[in-house]
Amino acid sequence: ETPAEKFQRQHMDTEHSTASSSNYCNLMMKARDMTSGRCKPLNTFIHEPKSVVDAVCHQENVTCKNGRTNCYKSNSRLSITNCRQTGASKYPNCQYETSNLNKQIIVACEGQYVPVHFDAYV
Ligand code: UMF
Repeated sequence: ETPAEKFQRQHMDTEHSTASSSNYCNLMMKARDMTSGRCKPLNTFIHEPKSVVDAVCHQENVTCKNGRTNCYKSNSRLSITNCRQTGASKYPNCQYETSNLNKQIIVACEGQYVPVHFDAYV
């Protein structure tokens, strides 16, 4: 799996325009293999066409949380779902709170300007 493929697996859900139920994150975090070995504590899914998300790599250049300079902020708000592990969640029974949001996203891009990391939403 390349970094770009990993981004697609962890962060892209073009099939749905929004999370359809409060169970969305419980199902999707498992289906996208982020609950094996440990429960990934925080993960955001993006409900937009790949072309729209790839294009963010050509939008506003911003500094990433880790200090690198290869992050880019989307010009417009995108439909996203944030998944946050609940306090009661215990591996292997990973439990998440599902939040639908419309926010500008910040992603890191590499190589031929493809997203490889989800940094934040604002
Ligand atoms: N992360 C999100 O998915 N959304 C946020 O708003 C903030 C963080 O930074 C570590 C991981 O936290 C990221 O991993 C991202 F998945 C998640 O594999 P990544 O995208 O670099």
